[in-house]
Amino acid sequence: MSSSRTRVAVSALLVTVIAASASAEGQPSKGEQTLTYRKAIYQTMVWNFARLGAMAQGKIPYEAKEFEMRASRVAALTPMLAETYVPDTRGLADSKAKPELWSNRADFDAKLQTLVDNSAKLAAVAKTGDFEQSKAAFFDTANACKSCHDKYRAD
Ligand code: ASC
Repeated sequence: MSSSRTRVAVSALLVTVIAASASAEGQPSKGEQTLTYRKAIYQTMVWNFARLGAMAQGKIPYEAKEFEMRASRVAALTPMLAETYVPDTRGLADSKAKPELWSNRADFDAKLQTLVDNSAKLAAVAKTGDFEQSKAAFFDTANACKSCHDKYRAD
């Protein structure tokens, strides 16, 4: 082997070793980083959605301004989810996404779009301060969550 070919081979080996040690040291892969981001979005949605649910169910008093603020947060977050459902997140140990999500992609995307649409409507209705309409729009949004969880989320 010529010395320049040896150098190329050694360089290639080093790249492999460095990449392997990075992953052995627990550097998250691109997919893992994306999953962490996805979960952060859901966590932020749930934090706000829980207060909306408590108001919609009469567990805490309805406060129109708070309802509007939290509904608009949820509506801002739902369109961010689509970007996180990329193939390198498929099959990750920390993911609750069922394999069916990836094989029924069009149906999953349609369900996600329903969530985006229903949460946009929730935010719009919340601005009117009408409790009955806000409540109905909340349950439409919660049903969009549920219809996707029933089919595509494990547990
Ligand atoms: C919530 C929440 C969900 C949905 C779902 C609706 O408050 O955290 O995931 O509503 O339970 O059925």
